[in-house]
Amino acid sequence: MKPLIITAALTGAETTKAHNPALPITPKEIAEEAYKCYKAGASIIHLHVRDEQGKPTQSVETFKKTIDLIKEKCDVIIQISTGGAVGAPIEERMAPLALKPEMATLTAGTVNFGNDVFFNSPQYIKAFAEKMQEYEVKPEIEVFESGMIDNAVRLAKKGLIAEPMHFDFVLGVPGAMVGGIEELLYLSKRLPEGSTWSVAGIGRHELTLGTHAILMGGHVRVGFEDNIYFAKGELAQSNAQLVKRIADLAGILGREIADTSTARKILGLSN
Ligand code: KMH
Ligand code: ZN
Repeated sequence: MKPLIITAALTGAETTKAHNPALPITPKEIAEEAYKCYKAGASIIHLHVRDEQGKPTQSVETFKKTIDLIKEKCDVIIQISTGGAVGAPIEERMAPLALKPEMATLTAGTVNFGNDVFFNSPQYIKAFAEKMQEYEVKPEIEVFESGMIDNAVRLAKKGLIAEPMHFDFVLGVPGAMVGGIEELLYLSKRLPEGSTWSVAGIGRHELTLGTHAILMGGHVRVGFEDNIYFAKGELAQSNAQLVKRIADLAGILGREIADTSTARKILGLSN
């Protein structure tokens, strides 16, 4: 099995300090937490940023400031969110791609998202894929439902997404595919040959699905975007605590952790 890539999804768009006071919000807080996650074993930072009021923003300036602060501290793969917050206009979602991060998310379909709809029409998906090609950004295909794999494969066949593709299964979002082991097995078996994948289990599914991914040869995403608890009723102290737990589990289960340069090789990133 290849070494394990751990992604830290530090902030997200929906979590607030009222949910977990340790949520990093400012560029400085995000950079400090990214560094702690890197030290704990993360090689990818899935990045959302917030404005001065703590609201989600796709401001290029705020992304740039945050990325610069992270890069001052450590060499980690930056994966910008193009999902942003539900309802954000496509132009805003796309804007930070101009910073040419190594990776960005590309959600391959529309999905119910709690009481909202996370809108990703065929036109949107194609536009994101084209922009990522233009800026040479590797997409992480976000899969909330199994048909999203087919949407990505269709674009790959048209040459709009390079293969091998990297997928992230986001499982357990209310309104989308549930966070069960059968779902993870099913999705991982449906990927085109040579693809890589990670899983982001929402809430309590983070630990169970992450553990299975370690054993299955997949990769794992953890962090306050997906889950704010360390155990039932016990808030996590930090994102780094969640990263460390996955790294510790990987050690117990005999799976090596990928450092940043190994993660780049596994994902086919150039530098
Ligand atoms: N905030 C969600 C609506 C992504 O980062 O690309 C979308 C999201 C996915 O977080
Ligand atoms: Zn996200």
